[in-house]
Amino acid sequence: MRKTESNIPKTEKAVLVVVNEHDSDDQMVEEELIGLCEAAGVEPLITVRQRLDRPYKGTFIGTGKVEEVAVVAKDVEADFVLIDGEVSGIQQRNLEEAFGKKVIDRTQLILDIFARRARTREGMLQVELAQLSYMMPKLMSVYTKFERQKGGIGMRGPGETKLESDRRLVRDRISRLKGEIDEVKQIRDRQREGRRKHPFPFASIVGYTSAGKSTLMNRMAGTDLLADAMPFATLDPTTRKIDLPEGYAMFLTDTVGFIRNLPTHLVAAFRSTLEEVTFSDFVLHVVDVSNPSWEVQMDAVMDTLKILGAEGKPMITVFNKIDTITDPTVRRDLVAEFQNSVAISAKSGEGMDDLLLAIKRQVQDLLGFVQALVPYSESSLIQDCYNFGRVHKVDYREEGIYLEAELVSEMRGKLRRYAIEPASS
Ligand SMILES: Nc1nc2c(ncn2[C@@H]2O[C@H](COP(=O)(O)OP(=O)(O)OP(=O)(O)O)[C@@H](O)[C@H]2O)c(=O)[nH]1
Ligand SMILES: [Mg+2]
Repeated sequence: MRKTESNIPKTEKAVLVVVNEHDSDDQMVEEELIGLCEAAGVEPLITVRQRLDRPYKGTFIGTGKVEEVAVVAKDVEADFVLIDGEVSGIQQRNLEEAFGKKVIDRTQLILDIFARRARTREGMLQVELAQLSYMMPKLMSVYTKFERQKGGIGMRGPGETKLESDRRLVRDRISRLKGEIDEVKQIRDRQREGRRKHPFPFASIVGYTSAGKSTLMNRMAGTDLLADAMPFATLDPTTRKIDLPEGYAMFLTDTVGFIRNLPTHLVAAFRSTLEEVTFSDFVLHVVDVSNPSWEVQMDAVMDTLKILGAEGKPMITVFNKIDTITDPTVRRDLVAEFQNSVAISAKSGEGMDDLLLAIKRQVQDLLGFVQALVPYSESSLIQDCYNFGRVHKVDYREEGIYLEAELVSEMRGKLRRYAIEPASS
């Protein structure tokens, strides 16, 4: 198996450059970046801030700041400069020239953590795809500039040839990776289809990284997944059947966490992993209330769900780590303010009964009894019913296919126009 490489050598020291719009975000932004550094094995030396609502075109940060960072980086003997944003190829080159040091951006840092964490073949393939698709436009932008300088046809210098071949190599590798990911994805699709044969809804645990998703999964499913304070401890999804009160059950998936400004390349490359969320019937949104910025984190999760096309899913908001909140009114207010929410401690188990009850209600709500007469021209719907619920009866009648089934709501919606009253059967 090919091992994904980490681009940042161990124990490199960095100057952090934090660029954000509001000073109220400073602490959160900096703490988060330091957490990411730790996870990537980077030692943060000093932080330089710039208040910006939009990065500068050529150098990302202002000219004065470039000079300041160059001096600081030299003074503290940093190995590289870490920019908390997504830096273009040209910006990176300009900054590296100005600093005389390597420049790494937030996206690269996150990709690096993912590379370190990847354990399964699918994870490794997806990380490599994310890294290469991140690199590609950088190769392109340098190439374009070079090409413009050179002008017309028949001017193929050695440098240009190198760039061209690099680009082709990257392209070839990207398409090969996509092919391999597709193969792994088919296995996952088959597993999912297999589970769909059961009349149990699917739920995914989503949330900001380190919110306590895996701790909750371990508590609910008896798994022994890695739960760690470092960001992105989980990369690969795990699915288990969970028994609920009164004989109900569901499939529950723990998956990769989200973060503010999750790199788009990562989201695209991790499509197949993240599909577990898009195929869910509902989501448990775990929110870490011990983090002072939990509201910002919540918004970031909602934004990511939107990107995935999963924003409309039924959601139970799970306020986690309430063992860190001693004031009972704060706890009560949280649950009162947010619809369909519970407060728990995944660590101590407090509030789990409330959560199980909320989940049971959700599952009951999802499985509804349907009687329908489906025209033969729509017979593929019957197959879908097997995949999305429990089929009790199918009868091929002259006037159409008679069906009795317990189905998740999405499927009930599709059958609504063919639904019939019990009396007419
Ligand atoms: N105090 C407290 N800590 C918790 C609770 N639940 C989880 N934690 C801690 O929070 C940290 C992160 O927990 P994880 O379960 O790994 O979080 P995650 O959401 O799976 O994180 P990633 O997979 O990295 O995105 C760990 O150090 C847990 O021990 C809780 O209810 N209370
Ligand atoms: Mg986890």
